[in-house]
Amino acid sequence: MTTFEQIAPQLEHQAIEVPSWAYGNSGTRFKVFGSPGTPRTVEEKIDDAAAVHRFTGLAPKVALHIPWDMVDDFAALARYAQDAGIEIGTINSNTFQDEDYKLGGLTHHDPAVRQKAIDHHLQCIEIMGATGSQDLKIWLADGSNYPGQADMRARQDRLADSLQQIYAQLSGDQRLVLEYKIFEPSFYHTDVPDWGTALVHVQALGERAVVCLDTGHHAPSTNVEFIVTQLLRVGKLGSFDFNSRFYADDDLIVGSADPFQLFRILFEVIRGGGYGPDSDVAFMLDQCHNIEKKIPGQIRSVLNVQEMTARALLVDREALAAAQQAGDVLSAHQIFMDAFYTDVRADLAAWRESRGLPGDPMGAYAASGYQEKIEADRVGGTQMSW
Ligand code: RM4
Ligand code: MN
Repeated sequence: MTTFEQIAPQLEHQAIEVPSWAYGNSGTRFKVFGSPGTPRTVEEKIDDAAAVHRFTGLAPKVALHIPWDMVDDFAALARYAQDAGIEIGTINSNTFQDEDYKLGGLTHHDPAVRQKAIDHHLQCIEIMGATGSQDLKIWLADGSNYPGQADMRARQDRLADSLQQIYAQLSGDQRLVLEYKIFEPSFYHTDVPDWGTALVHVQALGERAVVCLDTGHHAPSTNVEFIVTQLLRVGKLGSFDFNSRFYADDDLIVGSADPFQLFRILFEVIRGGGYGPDSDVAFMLDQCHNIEKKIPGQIRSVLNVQEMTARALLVDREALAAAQQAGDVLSAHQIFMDAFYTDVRADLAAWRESRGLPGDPMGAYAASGYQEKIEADRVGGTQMSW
């Protein structure tokens, strides 16, 4: 049996990037509910992200979405984040909210619209230079609703060309991270619907192009951990967008819908070398908190990832390999499940306290007065992520 003491040192390596859009107002197609304490500025979103890090020690970076998080001076914003105790992480592009992008962006048949989408990414790369961000994350809403509407093949060719132009502008160790999603907003075809398509494109680009796996972006019953295994195997897993889903892209709190799936994913991450100081797989959250309080929603989320990482680290891999080698199906399964069923909450609380963090970050946040303060101070906050 592997013990908590044995795995504890590895918990030090955990860093989970939080999305700025988790702190702004968000909703469904039906309604965006405003919530008291909504940030009025990008800086206030950074304050909230920094609060998550203060209470958990787990969230040293915040990802930005452009143009939602547009400011005049990104170098100043990066300094603001540093003063708050965190850093600016991934820059996410957005080609899904401008009128021009109705029929696509990087795949568009009109060269002028496609150029506009490419230029937007070049602007994102400039921002990365100012903020010191490493990753440019691209999720495309591109696709079509009706058979015959679009030339799917030509769109793939245009996409490859657009990505090539963007990739060529990256410098140093900056990466292009391509995210896939099965459907929505397009309902017939999507231009980057799956990991295979994403992989084909990033492989054509080169070494610094990798895939983002958003856990909510697959068909029901997809074996997501298998995708993790394969992408790690070929060195192309760049990052995760963690969240939970019951139906489609629900963006609920990671680990809330299917904790066992999160465990299986994290086991494959660890087994495949995707966790630890030598790995450059970025762990990110991509969530919205439509009805619950946002900051505690984020605290809960990073704690869920930490808890499941600890349990996945507890798998006795030597014993597991021996049972697999012996063809002992039930012993192998039991070794795996023993780790999943281990309750690590008390050990994690003690471990946090030993590092000067609150043992119960949810309770500590509730008692801190931060929520009451932002609800009183930020009257009229309208920062939106939609
Ligand atoms: C997309 C995708 C992207 C995220 C946007 C807001 O569905 O998951 O990662 O940036 O939503
Ligand atoms: Mn995502």
